[in-house]
Amino acid sequence: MSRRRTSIHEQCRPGTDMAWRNMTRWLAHLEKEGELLRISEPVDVELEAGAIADRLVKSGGKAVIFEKPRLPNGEISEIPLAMNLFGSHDRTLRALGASHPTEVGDRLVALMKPDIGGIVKKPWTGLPLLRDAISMPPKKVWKGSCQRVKMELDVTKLPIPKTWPMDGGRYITLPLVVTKDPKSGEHNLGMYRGQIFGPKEVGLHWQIHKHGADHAAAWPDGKMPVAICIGGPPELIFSAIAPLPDNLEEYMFAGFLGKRRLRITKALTQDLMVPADADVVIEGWVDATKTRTEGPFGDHFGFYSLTGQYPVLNVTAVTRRKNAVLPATIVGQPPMEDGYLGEAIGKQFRPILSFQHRDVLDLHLPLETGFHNLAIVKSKQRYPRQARKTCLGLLGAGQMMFLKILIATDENPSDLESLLDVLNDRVDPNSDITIIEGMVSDSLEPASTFENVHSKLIIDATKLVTADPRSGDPLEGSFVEDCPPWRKGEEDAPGISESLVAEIKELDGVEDALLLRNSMLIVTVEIEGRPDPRTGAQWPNEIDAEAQRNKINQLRNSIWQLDSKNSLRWLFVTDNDLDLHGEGVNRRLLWQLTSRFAVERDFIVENGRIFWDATTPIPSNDGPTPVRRWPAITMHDPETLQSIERFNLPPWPDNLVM
Ligand SMILES: [Mn+2]
Repeated sequence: MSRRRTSIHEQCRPGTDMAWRNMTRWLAHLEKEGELLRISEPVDVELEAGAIADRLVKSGGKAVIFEKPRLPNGEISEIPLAMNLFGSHDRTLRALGASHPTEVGDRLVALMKPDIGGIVKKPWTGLPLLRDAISMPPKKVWKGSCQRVKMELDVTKLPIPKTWPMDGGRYITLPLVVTKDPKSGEHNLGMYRGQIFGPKEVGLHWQIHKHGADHAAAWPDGKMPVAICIGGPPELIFSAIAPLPDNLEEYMFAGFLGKRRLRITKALTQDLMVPADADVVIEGWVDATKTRTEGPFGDHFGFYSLTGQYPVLNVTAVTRRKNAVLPATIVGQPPMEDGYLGEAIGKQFRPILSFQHRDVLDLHLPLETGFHNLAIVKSKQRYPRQARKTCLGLLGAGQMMFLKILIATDENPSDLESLLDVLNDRVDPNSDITIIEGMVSDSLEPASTFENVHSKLIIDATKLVTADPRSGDPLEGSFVEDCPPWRKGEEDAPGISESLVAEIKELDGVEDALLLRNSMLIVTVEIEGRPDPRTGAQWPNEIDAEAQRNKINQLRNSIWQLDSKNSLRWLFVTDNDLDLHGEGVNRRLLWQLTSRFAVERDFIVENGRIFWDATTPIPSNDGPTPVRRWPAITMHDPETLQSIERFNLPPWPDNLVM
C-alpha cells in the first residue's frame, strides 16, 4: 500500500479498497454525498432525537448529526450525537466498504476455496478454516486515539438518547461490548444494549444465547473486565453484529472487512484490549453473579421488551477521541435502521450460508417481520422433502435458531406476491405443515408461551419432485401417497367466491375481510379488553381472555360452516387496528400476522384447513395455553411529534400505525 497521503475525500470513495478507519471519515463521506443533515440548534437526547431519527429512516431520509444534544439536566453535551448513519440499503453497503450485496461473503468463500474438496467431504472442517482464512490478527498500538481525552467518571454526561416514552431510561443502542474468555483470553465484541442506571452504572443486556453471556458464565468469581466501546469505524460496528461463529474473533473479522489489521490498545483500568479508534470507551467490571432489573426498552419487534434481570457494569474509566461523535440508533416498528443493517448483513453472509448449507439457493428474512419471525427459503429440491431438511438445517445456523416460521418455496423468496401464490397453490394443510414443539426462541419474542421457548412452523410450498410419494409416480416397491390433484399442479387450486366473502363479512363480529388469494382470507375483529397498544397489559384478565377465546372460536366455526366445501384453506384473524384496504397493507400484514402469533397457541389445522389467530393475546393463566404479559407498542408521544415539527423534515409516510 502506498504511503502517499490522500485527502479524506479521496479516501472516502465507496467501493474502493479503503476501509473507513474511523467514524469521522464515514461522516465526511456522508456529508460529501449530501446524505448528512446537520442540526445545530439544541435537541433533547430524551425523545426528540429519536423521533427525528425515526422520521428520517421511515422516509428514506438522511443521516443526522445533532451538534448540540441537550442532556436531561439541560446541559449541552460536549460530544455530538449521530443517528441513522446506516438507514438505507445503499448506505449500509457503502459502510461495509462493499460495492455489491454479496462482496464480503464472496471474499470469505474465495478464501476458503483452496480446500474446497476437503470441505465438501468433511463440511464440519469449514468453520476453523474460516478462522484460518481470516488471518488478520489485530494490531496492538501503544496509544489509542480513543484514550486521547479522559472524561469525568459520569456516563450520564454522554449524549445517550432515550428513544421511546416508556423506556426504562437512556440506552446505549450501538454499543460494542468487549469481553474475554477467562481461559483462552480471546476477545469478543457483541452488541448488547446498555441501560444508563447512574453516573457509574450501566446495565448489560446480554441475552442468555449470546457470546458475552457465555464468557460471563465461564468467569470465575470476582470482577470480570468489560468495556463498552461506542463508535469507531463502520467495519467495527458491523463485525459486532455479524453472525460469526464463536471461534472467530470479531477483531479479526473487522480487519478482514476493512482490509487492514484492526488497531487495538490496552484499556487503562481493565485487563482488556479495546479498539484504538473507537469514539468513546467506557471501562469497568461486572460481577456476573449480581443482577439488576433492566428494561423496558422499545425494541426491534416494535414492542417494548419487558423488564428482566441483567448484570451491571461498574464504570472505572470513560475516555474518548478528540473529535468524538456518539452514534446511536432507534429500534421499533419496522422499517428501521436495524432492519437495513440486518438485511445487509444477511445478504453479505448469503454465500457463506450457501457454502455451509449447500441446499440453500436463496433466503429472505423480511425486515417487516423483525428478522426472527419469518424466513422464506428457496432450497434445492432434487429428492423428496429436501426443502424440509434444508429448513431444519437453517434452524441450527447461528441466530436463525430464533426463527418462528419458515416457508420453503421454489420461487424468488423476496417476492411477496409470488409467496402468496405458492401458499395458495402449493400448500396442502394436511401434509405440508410441520410443527416442531418446544424449541429455542428469542428472549425478545413477546408472543411465545414461555420466555426463550416456543414452537416452530415449517410450511412446505415447493413443487413435488417426481420421486415424491405424492407425485403419483411411485418408486419401485413404494406406494402412492394421497394428494389432491391441484397440489400436483394438475389443476387450479380451489378457492371461495367473492359472494362467500360477502357473506362472511356479514357475520357477527367480523369487522372487515380481504381475500388475499382464492383460498386465503384475512378477517379483522374487535377484541374487547385487548391490551392497549400504548401501555400493554402486565396482569392476566381471565374474563376478557375467555371472552376473546370464545369469540375467536365462534368466528372460526361460523366461517368454516359457511365454506361447506372446505375450499378456504387459510383463515387469518387479526385485530381491527389494521386497515385491510389501506396503502402499504402488505408490509403491515407481515408484521401483524407474525408478531402477535404463537405457533403453539394460535395455529390450528383441521379438516384440511389452516386457522391462524393473530389477535393481540390478553394475558391469562386459565386457558388451554397460558398467555404472558403483553408489551406496549413503540409509539411517540404526541408532544414529541409536535415539538419536532420545528425542523424541516420529510413527512411521515402514511402507511404507518402511529
Ligand atoms: Mn463472537
